[in-house]
Amino acid sequence: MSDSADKSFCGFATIIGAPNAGKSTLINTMVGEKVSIVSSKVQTTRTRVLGIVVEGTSQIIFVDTPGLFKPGNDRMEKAIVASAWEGLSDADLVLFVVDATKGMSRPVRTIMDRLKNVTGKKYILVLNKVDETAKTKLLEIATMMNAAMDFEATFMVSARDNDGVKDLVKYVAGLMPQGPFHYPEDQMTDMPMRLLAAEITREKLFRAVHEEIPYDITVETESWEEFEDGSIKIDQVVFVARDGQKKIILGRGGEMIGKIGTQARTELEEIMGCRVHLKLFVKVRENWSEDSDHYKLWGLSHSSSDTDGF
Ligand SMILES: Nc1nc2c(ncn2[C@@H]2O[C@H](COP(=O)(O)OP(=O)(O)OP(=O)(O)O)[C@@H](O)[C@H]2O)c(=O)[nH]1
Ligand SMILES: [Mg+2]
Repeated sequence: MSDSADKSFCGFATIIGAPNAGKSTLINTMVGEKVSIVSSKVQTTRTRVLGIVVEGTSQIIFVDTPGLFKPGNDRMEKAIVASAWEGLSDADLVLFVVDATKGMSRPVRTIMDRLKNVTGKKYILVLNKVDETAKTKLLEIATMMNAAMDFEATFMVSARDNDGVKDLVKYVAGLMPQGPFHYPEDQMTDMPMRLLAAEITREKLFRAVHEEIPYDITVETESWEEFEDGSIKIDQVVFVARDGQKKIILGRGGEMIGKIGTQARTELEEIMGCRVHLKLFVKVRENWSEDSDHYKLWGLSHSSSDTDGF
């Protein structure tokens, strides 16, 4: 082993919590770049997303997971929740993110109950959204949660405002096991660009369409062409389950899809630092959630219907 590997530290810190707690916002703030999409809707994150941070001599591989909730009968929901619990198995450390404005809510208590069966993990409590929570309430939640579970430490942060997040990253870095870095120093995620590009469009869709919008819409990058002038042409398909959903997403005279496309294109241009031509198509695909190809694409297990999540 080389000299530098002797003095380096590297490990996995998995981020778990109820839907909408701010897990993806937190991973993006810690990484300093968007690696995971964020929206005010629950179940925004569908699979495990890595955000890699180098802090001093430590490389921390943060793992963002879908929100833990009690899934219904839907296969997609079950696969999402199973994927979140799987994220725990490799964890050297677990960050339990709680939306402090909601306190020790039912989903939080259910997760704590379930964690009792997971042995040998170290946990950090992260109370998020302090910007919207009264101090007395924060202290109350911290006290109750620490009484109910064994945490290495409690941090109170605003992932959105980058308040308290740096201290959290430093603390996590100090708990990483000794070992060589798993990823090159400048790598921030393991997500391929085609997939990230599709995720960005999905984020804009989630944010733009407030009516009856299907959590089960998916976006796929169908083609990706790079030109000599440095620009990129991307074709994506938005798959919906019903014709009515297609109408909502297209909007009157295509106004809605045009707006979504512009927002996604602007962000992609920022990330990639070049001109992007983005073309979006909307297609109706019935019963897509039974289609196993999607599960493969997302690294979700199609056969997880026998896992009951909680
Ligand atoms: N006020 C406030 N809002 C926040 C903060 N962090 C996240 N949010 C908001 O909370 C909502 C959910 O954020 P996400 O990061 O998507 O939450 P998540 O836990 O990843 O959600 P799922 O992937 O659906 O489980 C978004 O509207 C965020 O803007 C924060 O520190 N303060
Ligand atoms: Mg998320």
